[in-house]
Amino acid sequence: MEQRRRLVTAIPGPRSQELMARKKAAVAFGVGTTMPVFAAGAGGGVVVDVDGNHLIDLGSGIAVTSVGASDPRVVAAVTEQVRAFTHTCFMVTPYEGYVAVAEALNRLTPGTHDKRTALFNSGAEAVENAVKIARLATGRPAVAVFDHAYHGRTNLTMAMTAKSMPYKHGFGPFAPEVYRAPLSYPYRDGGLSGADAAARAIDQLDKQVGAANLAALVIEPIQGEGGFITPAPGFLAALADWCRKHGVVFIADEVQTGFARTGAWFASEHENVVPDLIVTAKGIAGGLPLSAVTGRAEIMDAAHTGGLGGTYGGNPLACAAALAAIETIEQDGLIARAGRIGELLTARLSALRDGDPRIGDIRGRGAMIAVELVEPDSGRPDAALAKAVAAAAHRRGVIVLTCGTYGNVLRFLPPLTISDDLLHDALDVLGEALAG
Ligand code: PLZ
Repeated sequence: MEQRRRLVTAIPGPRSQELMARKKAAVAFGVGTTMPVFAAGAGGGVVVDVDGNHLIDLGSGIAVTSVGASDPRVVAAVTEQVRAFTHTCFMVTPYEGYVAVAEALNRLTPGTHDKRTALFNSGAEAVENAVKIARLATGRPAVAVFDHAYHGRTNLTMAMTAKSMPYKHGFGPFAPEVYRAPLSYPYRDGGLSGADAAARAIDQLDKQVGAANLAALVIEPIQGEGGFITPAPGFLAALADWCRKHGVVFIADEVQTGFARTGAWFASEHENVVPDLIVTAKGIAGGLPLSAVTGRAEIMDAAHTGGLGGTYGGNPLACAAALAAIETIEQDGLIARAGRIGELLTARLSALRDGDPRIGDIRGRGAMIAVELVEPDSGRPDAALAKAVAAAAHRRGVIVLTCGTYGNVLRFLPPLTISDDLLHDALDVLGEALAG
């Protein structure tokens, strides 16, 4: 696949427009799309649409295709597995791939303690299971989450997610016993230190919930949908300490930050935090649906036999893909590559910020970087600008996503297989889009 941006029609082209009309007639209105084009192929750092346009991919299908969307090792492993068998159900007739993925996760996740893993299909399903396990292990009901959090769209995870529109609006009532605490948000909390921000959150949880009632505290080490908010140093560690002291299960939701994305296998490592349970999905399996809960054996094994599972959890094709994706990340040095992508993006975005006060903040780690766009005088979030810049980039053939509670954040999540040339071209386009 040619690794360059090349537009042969307007965006969207005629074939995409035709498919969009069919989508409108056949697919539920609630299922939206970022881009107005339909994909025909993808790999490296590009997505090719049905009209033959080559677009630069700065989204990885929302942080999924870290090894690219057609990595040859993933394709070969899945092809071999699909020929052998597609499914038996691990709960009926188990197979080695599931066990091998569990072993790999137990090895790769932070901490040298004895661990166990259970596999599921989606990030939300894994978050739900982490909470189930923590409740059973502690015998406590309450769950602490944070401002701006995103944990999914199922009923429990909607309750855990902060933002109403579009994720929760009208879909309640929501699950009880979910309590929200203030986050560390260095750009908007007056530079509160990590320790002070943690003390503020802990004080609120102590007073309003009580540590003795808390089964778990669930946190994204860097928030994804919430705006790539990166807490001040020490925030996560102080929360983890407090959890340990009070028997609260510390759960890191690394669905978006995991699997090499931030320049480490897991973002918790940057803060020297060892979660009790870690939730993974997205980048785990090169694009196939797979998620996991990994953690301390004594917590994970609290659930009775038959208490955890699901028809498709740890599907053989997804497990084969995960093993190949992990091998690819290790063989191709993609963790280091994520770090270099972060340096390139940060340098280019910093250059754009000089002389453009609308770029209020640049943040994130590795190949998970964002800019927060603001009204220069007031510092108020400028969602209209983010929307306009993203739309202009889309028209010029760059797939870029927005995020943030206020919708004013542009986020960059390229595949780790993208070339420097493509990144520079995309940043040129972004600069033009901002200027226009
Ligand atoms: N936890 C931290 O980022 C998924 C959602 C996109 P699922 N983020 C992308 C959308 O609009 O639905 C996510 C996440 C974190 C959990 C999830 C949920 O993962 O695989 O989408 O269920």
